[in-house]
Parts: sequence; C-alpha cells; structure tokens
Amino acid sequence: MEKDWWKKTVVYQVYPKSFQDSNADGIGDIKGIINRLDYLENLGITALWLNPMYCSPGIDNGYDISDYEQIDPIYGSMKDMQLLIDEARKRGIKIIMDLVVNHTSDKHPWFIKSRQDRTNKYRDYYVWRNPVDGHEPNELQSTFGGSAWEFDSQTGQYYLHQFSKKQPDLNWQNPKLRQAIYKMMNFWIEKGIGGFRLDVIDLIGKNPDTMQMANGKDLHRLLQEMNQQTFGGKNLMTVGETWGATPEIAKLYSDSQRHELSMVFQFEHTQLDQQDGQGKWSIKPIDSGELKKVLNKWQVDLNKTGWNSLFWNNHDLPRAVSAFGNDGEYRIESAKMLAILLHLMKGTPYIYQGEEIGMTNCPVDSIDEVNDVESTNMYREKKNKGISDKEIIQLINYRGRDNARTPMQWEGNREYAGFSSQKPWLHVNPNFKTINVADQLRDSNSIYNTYKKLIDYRKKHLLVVEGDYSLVNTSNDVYAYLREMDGQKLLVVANLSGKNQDLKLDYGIQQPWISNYNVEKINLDDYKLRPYEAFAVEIH
Ligand code: TEU
Ligand code: CA
Repeated sequence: MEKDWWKKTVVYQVYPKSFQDSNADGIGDIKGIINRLDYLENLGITALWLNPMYCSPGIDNGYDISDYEQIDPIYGSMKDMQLLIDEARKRGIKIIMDLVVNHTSDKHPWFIKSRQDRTNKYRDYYVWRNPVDGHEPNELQSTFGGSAWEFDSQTGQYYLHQFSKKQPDLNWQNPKLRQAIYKMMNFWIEKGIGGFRLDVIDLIGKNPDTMQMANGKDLHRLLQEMNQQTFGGKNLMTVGETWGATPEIAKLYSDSQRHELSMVFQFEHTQLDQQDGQGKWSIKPIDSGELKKVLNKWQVDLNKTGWNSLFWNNHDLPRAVSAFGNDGEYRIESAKMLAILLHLMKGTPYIYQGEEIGMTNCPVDSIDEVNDVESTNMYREKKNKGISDKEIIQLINYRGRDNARTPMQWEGNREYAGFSSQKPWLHVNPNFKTINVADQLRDSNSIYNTYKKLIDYRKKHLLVVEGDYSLVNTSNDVYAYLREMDGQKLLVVANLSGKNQDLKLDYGIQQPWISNYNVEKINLDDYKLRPYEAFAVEIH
C-alpha cells in the first residue's frame, strides 16, 4: 500500500445505528453496512470511519465501552465485523475504527474491579481522589453537565468523568493501563483495519489536580509512545478528535517527523455560530467573513507542515446544509456549494452519512422525542433553572446531536425510508420523501452526483492532493481560492450567501468543470454570482 495513502482518500463516516438495519429490529447493523458497500464504492470513497460498535450499555450510543474486543450483539458479531473488513477491502475501502480510550463504561470489568476497594490492581486504571472538606475535589465540570466528579460510597472517594458519570475517565499516567490499551489496539490492527479515529484524544494528558484537561503536558509524549507500540510504521491512517487544537497544536500532532497521528479534526469553524465563550448551547448567526478567515487560516498554516482533515459535520454536530448552507429554498444549491468549496481544499475530506444527499436537521416538538444524553441532561439542567420548554427545544432543534443521527434516507416510497421495516430507534426525518438516495442516484444533477464528481476528480488530479493553496481576494461573502502545482491552476469560487454577489477576477472567459448552476461559460472579469453559486475551473 502506497505510503501516505490517506492523503488521497475521501473518508465516509457511518453512524452504524442509523445507517441500515438488516434484521428488522429498527437498529442499523454490520450486515446492513455490508449490504450498502456497493453504494459506497459507487460514490467513490476509499475509507469508512465507523462510530463505535463494541459491547456497550449504550448510554452514549457506544461511546461507553464495556468490552473493546467484542462487537455489541445489537450490531452483529465479530464474524460479521471481519466480513465487513474483508468485503470493504475487496472494494478498495479501508475500515477506520473509532478508538475511545479517554474513558470506558462504568460496566467495563476494569471499572467494576477498580471500584471494589482502594488497593486492587485496577484501582489506578481510573482517576480516584479524596473528598476535599466533604465535597468534590475541585470545580471540574463534565461536558454533559454537572460536576466531573462522582462520589463512590463503597470506597469513600470520587472518580473522574469528563462525560457522563457512566463514562469514568481512564488514568493515562498508569503504564499498566497504557499497555492494556496498546494490546487492544494491536488486536484490531491484526484484523486488517485501515486505522483509527481517536475519540477526544486531546484529553488523555489530563491533570485533574491542576484542572488542565485538554492539551495536558504529557499528551504528545503519550501519543508518540502509542504510535511506537501500535500503528507506527504500519502505514495506517489515524485521525484525532481534538476540540482544543489550534494550527500550532495541530502541527504537533500531524507533522510526520514527530510520529504521532496522520491528522486531527479541529472544530474552530463549527463553533462560529456560538456566542463568545458561552459554549454549544448559545446561538448566533455565522458571519461569512469569519468562516472564510478560519478555513483559510487552517489551509495556510498547514500548507507545508502537518495535514488537515476537512469536514462540515459529524454525528455530534448539526447537519452541514442546516448549519452552513440553507436547508429551505436553496438546499440543493447550498449543499453542492459546500461540497465544492470543501472537497477541493488541501487535506482529507470526510463525508458524514446523508450529507451526500443534503440531509437536513430534524426538529422535534417535545423532549419525549429526544434520545441523546447530552441534550436530555441539558434539558434537565435548564428546566431546573426555570427556562421554558419552548426555549430549550429550540436549542435542541438547532444544535442537538439527534439532528445528525436520524436514520439514513434511502428511499422515498418505502416506510421508514428503507432504513428498516420496523419502527427505528430514532424517528426518520419526514422529509425523506423528497430527500433520499434512490431519487438522487437517478438524477445526474443531484447533490449525490456532485459529491461523486468531486471524489473522482480528486482521484485523477494530484493537484487537489498536493497543490499549494492560496486565497484569492474577494468580498467577505465570496470564498475564492487557487490550487497550484507544476504550472497547473485550479480556481474555486463559492458564494457563501443567499444573495447575489459581484465577482471580478481578471481571468477572462472560462469553462467550469463543475458548477452548482450548470453554467457552461463564465466571464470571470465581470460575473454575478447567484445565491450559493459555486464552481471550479482549470485556468489555462
Ligand atoms: O465527542 C467529544 C465531545 O466533546 C462532544 O461530546 C462534544 O463536546 C459535543 O458533542 C459537541 O456537540 C466525542 C464523541 O464524538 C461523542 O459522540 C461522545 O459523546 C464523546 O466523545 C464522549 O465519548
Ligand atoms: Ca438490526
């Protein structure tokens, strides 16, 4: 396998619970994914990142793992998993496993033993602290609400949980724990997987006593050790989930000389619609100029050293077209615009299931329809503070994680959108009748076919992978950039707004090879972009 193959790849993210059900229990499963491999091959992607399917009580949909080396029966068996790896390989698709090693489930045998007494050999697999004046050791907060410390009366100490209290944090200062994790990673590597997506990996260098959680002082040393003892030298792809990364930090992870990770997910652009410092449950409109500034900064800063991952959305974020485009009148145009803008940048693109057909957020009317632990915890907290149902539901409809987790919309004329023949674990978005795979496969002008074309172009043009990136000066609402290599030039233009925009670029009359308004020729000296209009041209 070619070195650095992951620089040429386009990754597709499957949220297994919602992708395809094969046995009529309303829950997506491994056999369902296998049944859809031909679809994915046709789209052209060459890697699949699977959200966790290990044994889990499922309080955070699999991010609470109770056995890393077994597949949860709701998804199938290890035999199914091996079949998926092998069948994917036959189609040139590599399987990227989700590695959740900042925490486990409280039902993991390590934690069950750890909590039994203060001296057992698993005690230090987790982070235990004495009470201070009869209270929590300090003010640390959990991402899912409330204190990050939970008192365990059996031994009179608190344990750390940065997520729910059923997700105790592992203690990465303990070399025995680290060895156990590396062993588990090697178990998976031997099965022939293509790599790992490392969940909240920027937290493992944590120091709860100084309250430094992300980007702790040992973080990079730990990753270098992990690299050396597991995936290093095996030509695997690794992508870290790092909410706390700046471009400088991203280079520490992804500079190949440092032997850490292939790349990281950074989230700066996904937080531009939050009010300063007020976190995910605050909302403000995205300013196009800001969006351009942030995306451009990451392109420029990682142009020579390190590597970018390119994405608009995932299973934790609102749907791309709802967050960054327009999911009403201009849904199709803006979904294609987002695809064109992102897929021709430098880095490895990720497509989150359903993005390729322009799936949208899925609003609910009441808390009874909400599944996600983050949203239900937030609801309870805000209710206690006297905030109205209406206001909280609005927040959930805007930002709640269920928006991205509704079942994949395969067909417009079958019940449950062809995802399952039984009532699914989470409601199907009622818009599946107009937004579905079957219709878009038939339509050469669909969002799906825009993605397909972009993926194909990347495969055939090394310039998209390796070419230099530079910003082209335009107004704030227009994002234009050049990719250049060996005298070849690719110009990409995108109107980020729902209004007409003037464009004057001095490149004369050109013929785009891709355009979301199907234009044949464009006079770049003087052109009026329509709402969300985007195109790419090879400049000769
Ligand atoms: O997400 C990390 C994380 O911090 C998210 O919970 C994030 O803060 C929030 O969802 C923003 O919308 C990872 C996984 O991707 C997520 O699904 C898990 O719940 C979490 O880790 C815990 O494992
Ligand atoms: Ca099933």
